[in-house]
Amino acid sequence: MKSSYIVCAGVALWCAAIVHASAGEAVDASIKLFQFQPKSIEVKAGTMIKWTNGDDIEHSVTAGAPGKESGGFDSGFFVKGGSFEQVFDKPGTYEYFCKRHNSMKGTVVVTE
Ligand SMILES: [Cu+2]
Repeated sequence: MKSSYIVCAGVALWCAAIVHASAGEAVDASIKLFQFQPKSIEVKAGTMIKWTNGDDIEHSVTAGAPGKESGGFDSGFFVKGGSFEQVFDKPGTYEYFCKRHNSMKGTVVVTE
């Protein structure tokens, strides 16, 4: 079963979309307007996440933080309509960013 919902906390209008998926499932994510959407994704171990670029400019999905690549995964730059898939097998928190736009950051949380 796959479901997504929006969690909003407090009056600060802080919202984070969280996607839940079972092991072996795939989750779609996107890149739009220079943002990873959803910005934070929580999945079970064994889930594949597929990012599709909806911008007219190249982006990357690269593990780590600007200037501190972790080496876990790196899509390279891909164009509009292109996509990148990554399977997350190990529980943990994975930060990622775009190598061309350092303000673009996202997080994948993998649970058992
Ligand atoms: Cu980018």
